[in-house]
Amino acid sequence: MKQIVLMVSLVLCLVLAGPAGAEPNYFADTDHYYEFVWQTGLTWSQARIAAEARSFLGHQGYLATITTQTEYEFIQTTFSSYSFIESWLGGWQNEGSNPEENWNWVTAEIWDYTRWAPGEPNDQNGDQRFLMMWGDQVTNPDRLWRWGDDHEDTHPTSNHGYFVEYPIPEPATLSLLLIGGLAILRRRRR
Ligand SMILES: [Ca+2]
Ligand SMILES: [Ca+2]
Repeated sequence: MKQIVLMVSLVLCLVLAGPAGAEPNYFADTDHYYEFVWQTGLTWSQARIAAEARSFLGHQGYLATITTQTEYEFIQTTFSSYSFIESWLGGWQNEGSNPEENWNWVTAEIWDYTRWAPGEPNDQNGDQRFLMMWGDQVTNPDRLWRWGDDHEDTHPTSNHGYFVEYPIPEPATLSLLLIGGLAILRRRRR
């Protein structure tokens, strides 16, 4: 009997632990989870689709949106050991706009926080309208963990990827859904 209990406990531990280092990271301020996905050769649009095809705890992901200083600091601290060159983020700009104008988040959150590198955004060699962040493999220290506007199709070389954010419903929203569900059940019983 003891052996069976031990076996069951071991299997449970392995299932609950999951693959090492594969879990997205939780940030209490936003109640969201974040992960970095290594994938070279993706355009921004391909990364956007890839992020939206991922899910965690039953919630669909999206290309991460960094909308506050605390969210920025969380991502920088949490992923500081990920030695990448550039990563895609969930920001894009309307075609033909001035470099600083008409930026959007994929989530339609308000665009009022930025971490541009010095000299960015700059529409270098044409209309650059997709948001990327440089990582610690960048050679210019001014760009470390800062943003740039980029062309859709860059990132062909190694050590690139994209950040995914997974929203978890607020407890308040969950309570409202629960109350609504109970009210419907009561009405049906009458
Ligand atoms: Ca966000
Ligand atoms: Ca640029």
